[in-house]
Amino acid sequence: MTSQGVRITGGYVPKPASPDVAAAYLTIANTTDTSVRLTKVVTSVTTSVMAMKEADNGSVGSMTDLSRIDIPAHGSYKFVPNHAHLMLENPAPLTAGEKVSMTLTFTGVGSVTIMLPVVPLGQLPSGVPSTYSSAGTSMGPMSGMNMSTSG
Ligand SMILES: [Cu+2]
Repeated sequence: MTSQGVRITGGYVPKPASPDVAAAYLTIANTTDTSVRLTKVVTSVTTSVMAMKEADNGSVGSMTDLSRIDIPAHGSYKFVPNHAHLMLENPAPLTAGEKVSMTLTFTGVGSVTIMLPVVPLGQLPSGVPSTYSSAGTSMGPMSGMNMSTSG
């Protein structure tokens, strides 16, 4: 694997307990020699997406808006529980088993479109996580499906 760019793995959306808000989790790895910044997130289920930092103790009251997400060269940024999430406000109804499309745009490396499975609350996605790359390669069971790149 010699591709350069960003690689997104482990994405999923827990089926929300409340219809007002959902969270998306995923990990962004930067395989390039320069830092990249996440500048835009667009999804099919809502027009309002925010990056939120979570308190280490999981307290929902301590979420903080993130104005920018920088992924260091050869580093990663993890939207994982008790760390951070992408908040989807007033999403379209989400059913466990369906997939949510999301396009993330980064400085320098363009956009990556990913498909996030909706999983029952309190569960983790089963099977091998899908990998999506801005360099146009993918690995895992979703290879060749639901993936597009631009930039
Ligand atoms: Cu939030």
